[in-house]
Amino acid sequence: MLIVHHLENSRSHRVIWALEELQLPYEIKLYKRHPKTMLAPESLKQIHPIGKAPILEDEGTVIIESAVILEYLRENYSEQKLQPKNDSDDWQHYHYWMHAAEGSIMPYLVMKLVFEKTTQSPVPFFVRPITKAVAGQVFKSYIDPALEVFSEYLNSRLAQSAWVAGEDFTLADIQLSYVVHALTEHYAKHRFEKISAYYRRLKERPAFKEAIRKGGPL
Ligand SMILES: N[C@@H](CCC(=O)N[C@@H](CS)C(=O)NCC(=O)O)C(=O)O
Repeated sequence: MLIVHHLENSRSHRVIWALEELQLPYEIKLYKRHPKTMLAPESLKQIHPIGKAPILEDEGTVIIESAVILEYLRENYSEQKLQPKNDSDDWQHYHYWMHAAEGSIMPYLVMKLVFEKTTQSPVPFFVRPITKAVAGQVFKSYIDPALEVFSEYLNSRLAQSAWVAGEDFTLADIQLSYVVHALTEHYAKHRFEKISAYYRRLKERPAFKEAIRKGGPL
C-alpha cells in the first residue's frame, strides 16, 4: 500500500492530487504543523531524517522530494498517463517545469515570505524602519525582478499550449501548482492573464478537489 506522509496545508497536497489523478489506492498519514513555528513535528523525522513533507512510502521504500515522488509514481504506476506523448518535444518542457518549480522558482517565493515575516516580527520601534528598508531593497533589486522573469516566461509558455508540457495535463502541472498558487495569490495578484486562467483550470480538476477534501485546505 502506498502511504503519503502529509503535512497539513503544505506542498504534499500535490502527491495526494497525483494519486487521485492516477486513481491508485493509498493511505494518508496526517501531521500537524507546530502552531507557532509552523514547522513539521519531530515524528516526521522518524519516517525520514530530513523530516519534511511530502514523504511517500511504498512497501518499505521511503521517497522524499515532491518531484522525485511524482517521477517515482510515473515510472512505477502511471502506465504512461500524466506524461507527454512518446518522443515529443513536450518532454523538454515537462522536465524543465518539473525541476524549475522547486529548484528555481520556489526559493524566491520562500525568500519573499521570510523577508515579509521579518518585517512583521516584533522589534524595537526604532529598528523597524531599518528592517523594512532592507527587505524593500532585497525585494526591489533581487527577488521581484526574478519572479517577474519567471512569471513572464510561464505566461508566454501558456500562450502556446494549454498545459506546461503541451496539450495534455501532466505531472509537471501538478508539481508547478504550488508555485502558481503563490505567484497568483501573493506575488503577481492576477496580473498575468494566462497564468490566472491556468490556475483556475488546475483548481477545477476533480482530482485536485478530491485531494483537498481528503488532505485538507491549502
Ligand atoms: N523541495 C521539497 C520541499 C519540502 C518542504 O520544505 N516541505 C515543507 C512543506 S510545504 C515542510 O515540510 N515544512 C515543514 C518544516 O520545514 O518543518 C519538496 O518539494 O518536497
